[in-house]
Amino acid sequence: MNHHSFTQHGTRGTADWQRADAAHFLHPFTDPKGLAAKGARIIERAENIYLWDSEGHKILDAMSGLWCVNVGYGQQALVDAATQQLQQLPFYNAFFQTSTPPAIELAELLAEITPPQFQHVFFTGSGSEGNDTVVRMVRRYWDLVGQPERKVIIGRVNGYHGSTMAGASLGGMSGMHAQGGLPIPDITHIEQPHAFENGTGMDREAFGLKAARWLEEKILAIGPGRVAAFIGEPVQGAGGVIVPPASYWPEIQRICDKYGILLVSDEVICGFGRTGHWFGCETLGFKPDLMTFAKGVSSGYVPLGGVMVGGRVAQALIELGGEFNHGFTYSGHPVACAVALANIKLIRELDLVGRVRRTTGPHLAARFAELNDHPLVGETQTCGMMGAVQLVKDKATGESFAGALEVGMLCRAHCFGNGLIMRAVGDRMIVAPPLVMDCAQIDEMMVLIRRCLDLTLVELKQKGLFAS
Ligand code: PXG
Repeated sequence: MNHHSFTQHGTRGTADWQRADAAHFLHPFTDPKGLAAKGARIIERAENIYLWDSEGHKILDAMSGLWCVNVGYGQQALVDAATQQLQQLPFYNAFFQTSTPPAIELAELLAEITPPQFQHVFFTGSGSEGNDTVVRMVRRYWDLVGQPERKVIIGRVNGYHGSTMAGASLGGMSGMHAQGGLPIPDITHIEQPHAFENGTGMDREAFGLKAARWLEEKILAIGPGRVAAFIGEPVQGAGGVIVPPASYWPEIQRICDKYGILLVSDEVICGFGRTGHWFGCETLGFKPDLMTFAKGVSSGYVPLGGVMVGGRVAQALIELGGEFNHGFTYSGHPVACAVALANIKLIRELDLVGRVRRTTGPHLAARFAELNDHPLVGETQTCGMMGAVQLVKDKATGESFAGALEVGMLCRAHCFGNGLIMRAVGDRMIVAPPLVMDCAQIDEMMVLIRRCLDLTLVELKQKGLFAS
């Protein structure tokens, strides 16, 4: 074996990896037959905002892995923190009246950087487990304060809250509900604040208020005394980077306050600087009772998630609660917490949150706005270091392509072919690059994005699918 090789797996080539992958590895959200026919792309190493595949191609990762590598790849401080903790104490649990220094220090630091109502954290291994924790904790809270009939949690159509039974139930993805008998009882949904789809022809801010009031209508239909909580992502991520009108979240807050309902912000994507503040609720202007986090807390270097627990709920759990029969082997995993500590300190050192708010976020916004001159583009949106491009068949009317065409997939194939990773969500092309991406790298990404849009347009015209 060549000891300079980046893998520790000898000299297996792409075809061999693909064969073994297809033979044994069932991938998340993937049609196994389709993947086996094509072969997986094998990613072997990464640095900063770039990946290299097993064919030696360099790829600009405009998705931060999966919305998580906020500090970019190859940060030695995180590697050192993991190595040091692995040597000193690779694991101990937090169940039986024990604790570990990294978990304690991370809890302390999270209390410092989150909004002031948050002084307590419950650790999990992922965002999905965080949202399962939210469901149990919210219902436990209402039991403890003597209103056990408050059980219903309201989420949103096209929201994403993970893949476990509770996470997929809170989310509003119909394809997920169709598999496995979901949603679980007492979870229901309202429409999303997606102006392009649900607010055609309306003033944007007026639409924001209208969309928020769907929550009030739902509460009244269920009966306010039965509603426990509302959960939403500040900006919907997996749903397509759907940035709500500025009027939306403050109105949601007002409605939750009016009926005494707990407000839960799922910060799994928006947290840790993505929107230009530490947390999305700060950018979008609301004050949640609970906050789910994962991904950016450790920049994805190791799995970690959790729930920030606000004063009202924390007080009930602590003062009235006794034992909360909930937790995971890896709640407060010392290596994960050590990496998260190093990650958060690095975000601070590099002032990534301030850079996104003042410099790179506005630059991304300006550069995305320029795409509006492209014949395929119906609208663009950004928030901090997240961006979306809506592809349309008719720019003048905003008419979409027929669903069967999957124009997003056509465009994504051009991205893959041109060294760019961009996500397609239906007809929306989205990016969420590492927060270390600088303005010159944004420009480099924009060259690739425009090239891929041009190539998609050429392909559509050749196939007679784009008239004008
Ligand atoms: N909440 C939100 C808002 C998420 O985006 C989860 C919870 C679940 O986290 P875990 O760690 O359990 O995966 C997520 C995850 C996509 C995509 O295709 C997005 C996620 C996961 C997988 C794919 O955009 N987000």
